[in-house]
Amino acid sequence: MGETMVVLCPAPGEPLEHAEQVGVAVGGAESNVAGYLARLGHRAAWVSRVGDDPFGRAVVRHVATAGVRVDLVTVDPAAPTGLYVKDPGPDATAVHYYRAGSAASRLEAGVLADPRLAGARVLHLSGITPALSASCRALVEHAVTDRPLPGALVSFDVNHRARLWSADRAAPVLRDLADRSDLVFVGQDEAYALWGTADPAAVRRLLPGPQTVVVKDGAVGATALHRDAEPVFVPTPRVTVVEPVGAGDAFAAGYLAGLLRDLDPVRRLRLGHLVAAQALGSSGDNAPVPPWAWFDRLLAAPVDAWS
Ligand code: KDG
Repeated sequence: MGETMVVLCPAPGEPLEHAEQVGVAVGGAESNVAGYLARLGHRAAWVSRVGDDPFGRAVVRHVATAGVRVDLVTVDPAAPTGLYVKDPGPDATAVHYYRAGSAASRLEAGVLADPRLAGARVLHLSGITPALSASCRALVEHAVTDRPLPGALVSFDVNHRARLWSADRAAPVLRDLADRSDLVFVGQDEAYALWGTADPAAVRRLLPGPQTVVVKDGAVGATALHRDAEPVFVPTPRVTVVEPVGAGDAFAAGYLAGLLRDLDPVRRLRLGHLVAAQALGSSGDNAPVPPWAWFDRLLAAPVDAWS
């Protein structure tokens, strides 16, 4: 559940200020996760809200193309679909949001009462949603506290977006939401910016509530810290990076696919890395993924064989 927007992007390396043409794409952290899960063979539905406008229709069509159910997406006649614009710079790409007052920012807790969600095994949320509006924050609080989907594991990707709210404002809110979730994904750099520590064991002490906290350290590796089992670390395989956007979502989807397939903790992390590698090797938010047999073969190989 979360907001997905249309993305406008000038050609690589071309500053927005001088761009005469932009490409149109679609991006949203949670629908990226749903898209990768669907491509990996799982049933996934995206819960959201879009405007009654061409961008809203483009977003819904794009998410549906990945095989994700979109019948839980409502159309808001009174608010536009959110938009973000990339501004490629010499070192990094800046992002400009045009999403205040968007249709998705008007999501409310009632969306999770839909009977079509009964039987869901995982509810995936991110720390982007509570930054969008008071009703979105109430919705995420409701999801982690009241557990409106009985039996569903609540997965929370911290996803701090500094352009939406400062680390000072976000830190206590995201810590509280993460701590009330079952499974948490957080980047080491993100944990440092928010909570002043990058040490996975210290992050775990800050978040004693979840069954599992996965701390990701980019090109180095990821550590899963469990409540009832020893921590495990799996190094990141070497890949050529085309664009990093969406890699965190792909990692979360791979990990969740491993959990849904009942893989052991090491293979869950490996699958996270392998799906993230697909995203890193392609531009845009949502990369195609190889057939399951390819993942199966690599999951059986020793970690050294990846490099
Ligand atoms: O994870 C990729 C997302 O950051 C991107 O698609 C945009 O969802 C987005 C956001 O709100 O920043």
